[in-house]
Amino acid sequence: MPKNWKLKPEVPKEICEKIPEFSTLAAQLLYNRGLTDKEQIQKFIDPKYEDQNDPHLFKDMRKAVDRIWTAIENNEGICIYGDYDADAVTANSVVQLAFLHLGVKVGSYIPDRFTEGYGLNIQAFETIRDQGCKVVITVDCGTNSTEVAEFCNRHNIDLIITDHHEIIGELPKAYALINPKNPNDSYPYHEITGVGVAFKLMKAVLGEKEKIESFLSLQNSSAVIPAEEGIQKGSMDPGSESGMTQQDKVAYVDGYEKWLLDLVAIGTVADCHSLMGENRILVKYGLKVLTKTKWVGLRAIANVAKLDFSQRPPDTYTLGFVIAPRLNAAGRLEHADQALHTVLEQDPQKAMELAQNLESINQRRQDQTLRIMSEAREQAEKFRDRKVLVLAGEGWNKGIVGLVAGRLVEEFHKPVLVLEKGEHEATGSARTIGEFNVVEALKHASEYLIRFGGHQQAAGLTLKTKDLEKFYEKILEYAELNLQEEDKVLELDAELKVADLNLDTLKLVTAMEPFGVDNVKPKFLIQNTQVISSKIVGRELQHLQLKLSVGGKELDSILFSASDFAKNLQIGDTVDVAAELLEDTWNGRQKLKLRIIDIRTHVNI
Ligand SMILES: [Mn+2]
Repeated sequence: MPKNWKLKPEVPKEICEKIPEFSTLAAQLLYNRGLTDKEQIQKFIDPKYEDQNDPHLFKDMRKAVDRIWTAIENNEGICIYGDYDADAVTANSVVQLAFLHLGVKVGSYIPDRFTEGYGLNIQAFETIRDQGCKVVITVDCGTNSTEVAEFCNRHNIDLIITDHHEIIGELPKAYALINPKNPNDSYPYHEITGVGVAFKLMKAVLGEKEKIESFLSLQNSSAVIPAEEGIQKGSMDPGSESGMTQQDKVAYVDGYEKWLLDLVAIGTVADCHSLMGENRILVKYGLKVLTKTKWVGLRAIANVAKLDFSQRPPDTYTLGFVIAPRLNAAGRLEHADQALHTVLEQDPQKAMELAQNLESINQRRQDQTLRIMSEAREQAEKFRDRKVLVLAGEGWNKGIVGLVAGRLVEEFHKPVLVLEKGEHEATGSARTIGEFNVVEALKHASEYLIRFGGHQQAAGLTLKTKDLEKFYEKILEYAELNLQEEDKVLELDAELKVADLNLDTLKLVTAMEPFGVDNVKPKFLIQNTQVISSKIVGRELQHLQLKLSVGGKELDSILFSASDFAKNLQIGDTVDVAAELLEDTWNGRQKLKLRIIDIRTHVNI
């Protein structure tokens, strides 16, 4: 389907005049990202670690930190309760590694996606209670678990919820609720993810210098760190044994929490939240930390995935499309504990074995995704003229339907819900486009829902299989009133003229990394270029290498998954291209290259 190309509105002259040190092109790119004054721009170009928000801006942070320290000092059982996706697994790792740094062993409980489902459940908490746990810290879940919060109150468990999901009904009566979406909270940044919130908590815990020093002196006087006292029995997961050895001496180390930033970056990018503001700081520094990660298991995952950070530093693509899928695969097909153990494993040999296991699970995940994709696409074709696609099939793994929904949104350019149709219940995921809020859509159809929850752009749901059709009608009813169908538009940041096609422009683009939600890699319009040569490449002859001439300047370019139109271009044809800038190194020399996103016969716009 041909896309509509649209240049973003031109940066106003007044803004350019306020920032004379930037070229008009730079001003345009910054303006496109909502950055118009010097201070904002400075923070964007050169984000400082110190510029992040104080964890204690969360209203319950003080209370949570004090309770955790009391638990540490009194050697009370602490359990981390987390969800099974990459955001939650990295959050769980962040919390455990921070405790490990203090020489404190904690338990972990991750529910099984297939038998327990998302979030907190009473049975799991019965187990946790029976293990003698006094403090439970949730990561990336718990916000809407009012019943479990009551259970904890009745059983003297102090529940510290760290989460970032929308609040659907009443607030849970938990010991502490640390969630930027809580309307009673004043934490200024709402886009922080599960791992980001968990990091904030542990940054605050590790920030208690006096506590750490007095704890340290006590430990030294007894010369033993009580690591063997943790929770080990029952179905609770005691964590990886070798992960709990005393690798780091208990000591107050200023800024130790920075070592956790690689995990924060992975979870943040995996959860597809904005990469502007505080998340930009976390991800930017996290990428730096990842190149020299302290975590043996994480390094093993990277090695097995054939990443070599000394050759090619990681970027957000590495996080979102290489590392996160491997962490997610375990929870999608088997149990997320496997991903958690791999990250926490400190023995290099064992870490490699665990990473290889994740790799093979991920391979199976890819095969299953392809199969479900083709079945779901077939169904989608039938509903093509509907505003929203609700697709359901038997044997569609509910760990994978979310991925499938995400890809079908791209293909069909409308909100998509994909569900596994069980005999009695159907469970699945919703993904949206633009401003259409799926949680609101689900609320509208909640009379048919057994459970649901999530964010504006992605949510999970369960309903009775027999209600599927009525549910679909209700969703369409909501979409009728709230979803404006737009043409598929390819938004371009700016037009590049021949004078802009140089390494300075590439440098300008690179300075805007890391790219992701709200800061996508700039796409440019280059008009009136001539095809000099054309070559079809790739195993399935799906890609195209084009040499183009722009005002007499020759440029190499690559177009992945080229259309027939592109493949049939002739030498001398005049075309317009929409492209990103790439760096090409040839014989040690840096060159500018284009990654073409779309190409068309030259037209005047
Ligand atoms: Mn999350």
